[in-house]
Amino acid sequence: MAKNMTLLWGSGSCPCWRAMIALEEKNLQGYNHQLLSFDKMEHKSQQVLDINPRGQLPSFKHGDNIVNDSYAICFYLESQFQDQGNRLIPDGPEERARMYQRMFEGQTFYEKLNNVIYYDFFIPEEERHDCALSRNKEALKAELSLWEGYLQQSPGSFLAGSSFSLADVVVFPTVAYLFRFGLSAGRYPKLGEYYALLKDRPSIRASWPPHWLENPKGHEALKDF
Ligand SMILES: N[C@@H](CCC(=O)N[C@@H](CS)C(=O)NCC(=O)O)C(=O)O
Repeated sequence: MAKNMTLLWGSGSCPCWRAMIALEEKNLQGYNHQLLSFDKMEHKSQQVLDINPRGQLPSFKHGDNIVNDSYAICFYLESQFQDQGNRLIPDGPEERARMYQRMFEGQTFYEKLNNVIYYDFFIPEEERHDCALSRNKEALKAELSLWEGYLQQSPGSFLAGSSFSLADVVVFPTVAYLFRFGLSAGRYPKLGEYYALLKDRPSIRASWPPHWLENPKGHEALKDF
């Protein structure tokens, strides 16, 4: 039981989901957690700012150690609890290299997805242009082809190879968003296979965004991709 850990999180946030998957994988269930509402601006509350001056979620504390960035949380948990739960950094240098590479490329993937599905949310109305959104869509399509290719070339079913690793912890939430927003598994079969394989993994099921469970029907923004 991880009673000396606290996670402040928001439903549907990919960075929060990464931290929660890592906590599950390391068998750290039982940590203190509080679900905060972005709509109510609770991520800017004093409770969050006391831990995280950026006022962002996830915000995470283990004893007196504060680690707020989702990637940092994943690395921290893996190094502090190396022999607990599943090992998330492969031993072999080849798989390890691929893991690091895919993890950090995953940030570009996440950004390109957000530039399409949250275009209206991020860009003020007077600054929106159809041609900018089209460009963002083309950039996301190119990114999708890259990841489809990575999975095709992977020597195993996971992003780094034959074992589930930190690369999957940080990238899976982005892939789940793609399908939540209507991506066609017919057009991206490797991504579809990857999503189907991982969505029922216990750590992922246990941390599935609660508002997705309440409202399983997603959106259609990526239907024609
Ligand atoms: N690099 C951070 C980013 C965290 C982040 O952007 N969180 C978003 C929710 S997905 C947030 O709190 N946004 C509110 C804000 O930036 O004011 C991480 O990976 O943990």
